[in-house]
Amino acid sequence: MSKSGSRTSTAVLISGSGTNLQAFIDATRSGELDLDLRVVLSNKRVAAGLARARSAGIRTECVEHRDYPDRERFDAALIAVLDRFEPDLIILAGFMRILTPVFIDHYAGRIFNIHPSLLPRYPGLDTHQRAIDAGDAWHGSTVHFATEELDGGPRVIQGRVPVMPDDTAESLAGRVLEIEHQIYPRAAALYASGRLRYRDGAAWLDDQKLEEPLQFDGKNVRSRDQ
Ligand code: NHR
Ligand code: GAR
Repeated sequence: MSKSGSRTSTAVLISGSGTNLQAFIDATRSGELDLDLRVVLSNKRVAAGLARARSAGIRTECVEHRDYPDRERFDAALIAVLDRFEPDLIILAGFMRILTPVFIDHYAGRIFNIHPSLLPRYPGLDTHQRAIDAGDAWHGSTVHFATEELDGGPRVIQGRVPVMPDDTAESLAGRVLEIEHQIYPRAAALYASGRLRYRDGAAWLDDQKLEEPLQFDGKNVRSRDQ
């Protein structure tokens, strides 16, 4: 239960396979996570994640960006569809369209993204290859509040994975996905319990500003200074 006593109504936005969506479905089913998954929206008509949603009995919607003349009108169409479901929380789960302030301001402080890198390293696309090319020993993923600054909003949780000598972008992406499936539902659980909020451009946990993201060690979530 959230603070108000009602479950956090949630919209999940996807563009593709939806394995992070599946992690939310599974965590909600098992009772680890108390979200009301109201709708899954894709900007692509062909997205395996839509079938995952249907199998779980979640409503699906599709708003194709190609049907709109510009980003602002695409975002306005997203809002028109999503608002019918009165979401408290918007979860970007492999959603591949950059959102304009039209969208960000409408759901201010209530949008999560998961980005496949240890932000602030490698915002944008092609993160796994960039980590390999840089010779990084560690890579991973970051859950953050989405703001107007692409992949620049306040960070909430990071999970790290090693980069192996023979890694390809694909093998590394698979290792990162496994950690994503663990950290993303945990971030949402903190939000659903009312402990995690966005305020004044920062993430707050238990009314304390999160200066550094929480770290997931493969088992538990901890503060970096603990
Ligand atoms: N929107 C805002 N305002 N802020 C963020 O932090 C966002 C966002 C929209 C999406 C996800 C992000 C990621 O985690 C995300 C975060 C798409 C692109 C991109 O360049 C970059 C980053 C992210 C998502 N998209 C191209 C575009 O023109 C299209 C690429 C494609 O279709 O393959 O929108 O990585
Ligand atoms: C995830 O690794 C996510 O971090 C990344 O795409 C994958 C989606 O997988 N997101 C982005 O690159 C956003 N631009 P999924 O569809 O199986 O959840």
